[in-house]
Amino acid sequence: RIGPSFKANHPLASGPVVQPAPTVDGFVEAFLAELNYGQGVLLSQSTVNDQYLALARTVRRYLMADWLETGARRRQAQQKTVAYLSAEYLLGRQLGNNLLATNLQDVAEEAMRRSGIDIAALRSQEVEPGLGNGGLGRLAACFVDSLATMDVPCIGYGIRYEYGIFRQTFVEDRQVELPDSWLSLGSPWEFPHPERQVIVSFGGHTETTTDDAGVERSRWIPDWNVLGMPYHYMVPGFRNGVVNTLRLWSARATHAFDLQIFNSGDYAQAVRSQTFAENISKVLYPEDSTPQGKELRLQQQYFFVACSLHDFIDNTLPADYDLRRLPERLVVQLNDTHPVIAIPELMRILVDRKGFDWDEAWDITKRCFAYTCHTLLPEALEVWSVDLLGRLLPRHLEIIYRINEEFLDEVREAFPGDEMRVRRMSVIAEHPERSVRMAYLATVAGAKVNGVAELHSQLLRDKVLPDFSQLWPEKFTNVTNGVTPRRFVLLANRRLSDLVTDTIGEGWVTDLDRLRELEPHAEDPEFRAAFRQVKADNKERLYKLLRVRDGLDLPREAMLDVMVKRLHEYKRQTLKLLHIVSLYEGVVSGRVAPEDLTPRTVVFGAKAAPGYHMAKEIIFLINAVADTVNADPRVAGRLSVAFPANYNVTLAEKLIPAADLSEQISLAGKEASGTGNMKFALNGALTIGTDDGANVEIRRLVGDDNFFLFGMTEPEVETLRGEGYVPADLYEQDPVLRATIDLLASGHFTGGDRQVVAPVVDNLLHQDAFMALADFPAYLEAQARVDAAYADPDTWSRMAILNVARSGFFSSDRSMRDYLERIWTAR
Ligand code: NTF
Repeated sequence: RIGPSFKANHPLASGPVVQPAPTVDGFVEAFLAELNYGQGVLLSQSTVNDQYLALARTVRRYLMADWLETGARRRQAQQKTVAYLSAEYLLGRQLGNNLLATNLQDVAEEAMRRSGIDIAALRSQEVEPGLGNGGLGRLAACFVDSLATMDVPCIGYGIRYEYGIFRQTFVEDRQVELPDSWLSLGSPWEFPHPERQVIVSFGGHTETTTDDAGVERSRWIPDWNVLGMPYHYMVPGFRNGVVNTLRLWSARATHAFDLQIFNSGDYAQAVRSQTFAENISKVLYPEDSTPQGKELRLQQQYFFVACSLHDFIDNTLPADYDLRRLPERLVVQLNDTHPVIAIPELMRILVDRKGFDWDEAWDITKRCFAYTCHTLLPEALEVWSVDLLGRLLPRHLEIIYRINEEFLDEVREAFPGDEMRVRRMSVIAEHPERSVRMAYLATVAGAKVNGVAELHSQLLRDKVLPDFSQLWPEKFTNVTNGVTPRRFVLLANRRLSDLVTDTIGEGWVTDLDRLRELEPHAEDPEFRAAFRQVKADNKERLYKLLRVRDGLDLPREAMLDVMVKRLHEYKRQTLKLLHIVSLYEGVVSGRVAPEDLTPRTVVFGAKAAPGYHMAKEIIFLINAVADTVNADPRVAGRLSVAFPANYNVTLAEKLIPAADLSEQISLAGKEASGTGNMKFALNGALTIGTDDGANVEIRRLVGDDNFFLFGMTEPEVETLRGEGYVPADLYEQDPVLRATIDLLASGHFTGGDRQVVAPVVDNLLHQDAFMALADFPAYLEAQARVDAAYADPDTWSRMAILNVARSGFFSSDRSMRDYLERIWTAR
């Protein structure tokens, strides 16, 4: 039995929910109850993990009434709901965020103290759910936070990977990946709902039948099924009584189906499909920006999309809902191409299951979807081979073909005789193999298509989808990314938050533009001193952590120069490395006196996709340079390099508030937006950056004087490429660059081994696809400007304060307002 077992109108049926008192006594009591009844231990016998789990469940209790109330209110109101479909959610730790949302930090801390427990130890016990690779997954987490804070009905749909992004370690300076078993010590933040399981089918073939009305219809006869089991997570708004839901799907085997195959005698096949099933949500693909066309990945995508649409249409809408009005109740936001298979899935549901005719179904579908593109790299645009797609989802392939046929008719009508255009725009590519271009499918079906920063949206229109923007100019729009100030300022930087709140009040947390009110205080020497003290305290906190976490001993006074993001050639960690080597080379060659170097500590954080060979070579080289530089007395106290392993959200929350300088140095035209850049600016780091992604908007807002711009613009990059780029010529012509590369190539950093540095060095000299050498002189010059500004603490802190004051635009609350205005209600 899975239905209700008592009368819905019983006086106890609709609450109120029994909630512990929001006092220290109330908290202690609830905590001990969780420890005793939830964990089954006495306080005196409990481990740190018992205590952490009990604490988490205690905090949950304070959110529960609001969660249930929000759900009931949403069911009542029948408002339009955003179904945010994302294959990744890089959530970060939940405990701190949820204590913040409930305003219980102080109560909880005191309650733990009274129980003889240091809450800090419990905080460190939490393993963050790393269900994403980088910016794209973290953006999804920021968006659901903002939607809850703004009380917008939203269900975040995704995959509950059993293993998230791998844990990175270094062995002899090389990246080694370890499995991220984030669930192994218990997961107190999730609620499994087996009664809401969904069946998802795969494989098989289609048949054509004629229905009662004499209409030909296609029928899908799949050959294997899996179950999708939803796990619900609370997404609390910021102290507003709202708790939205994140619904992540986990794959299970369907025993009934296995038995069927088993009975037919094919035991091996029965076992295979069982293993198959559980594999689907086993592990997050660790490729950031470079998807591999792997079958399991397509299974993952279809799995969560099918579960989610089924869940919304069959379990969330009222049973008698008129699906012709679906666009009034549902908007599906596609977070990149990963969930684009939802488009033919909705068509299949409407046509095959609900009996709509094609045109009506297509009209409904087109009004439900919107697509966000997050890249400009051609290799990041997903394509699925027709062969694979047809094998796994034969009915969906048929639907895609028909969508494409009708779309191409439309193109022919708009551009008669232009068959080249028709071929260019086809959702089906013919070369190098027949495949489905998911970005094109999303653009054809989506009511709106957006990029994630102004420059990116422009390039998306002009370079990635030019034919489409010509055909449907009004479809294209921009929504610049944002980050949640709750996690990345209030939670991560309590000291800065206190200073800001003492100065302008607390309204900024949900109205980040109010940071503007800090501007006049940039001229106040006392405020600047307080601001510097915040940085110094944050650095102290970071260095203490890095000593324990990584055994690093870093000088306290130096400028903290930070480059954290996925390791990718286009992001140009090598350019940063060349800068470090050039500073070091200056001193060891005697060109520069050590005391003329501005003391700097450079911190890297970066994971490389396990199969991305060059990225791993770059990691090795950074580590090798770090070892050598840190051990050389000639630069002691002047230059240090740290590369703590396993950069993740938890580490970001400690690193970003401590940073002085933020490195955003991608080749212009490659970084769609960047969101780390926003987090640094909001925490009072200055940016050294190219004219790329959201850097453009950051610079415009904070002002040229408060931003260190360098490097080619996107058109200049194009021109240089057109002229023929020869990096070796630059090496020949520029003595500083030559000395820098020569030192790297000499084996100085690798115990004399020239062989191991060759992959990176040769690549720079002979390919340098991302033109690090071309921007090197400009980068050094900009870094010299950084040094000059840093030499005067008042100049620097004035600039840093203005960065904070003028970055309110980068709140994800603003991004959500833009989505609401330009996409979710604009139809
Ligand atoms: C990333 N895209 C971009 O590379 C970042 O610039 C951007 O800030 C984030 O998305 C969020 O929009 C991807 O990870 C992917 F997968 F699209 F390539």
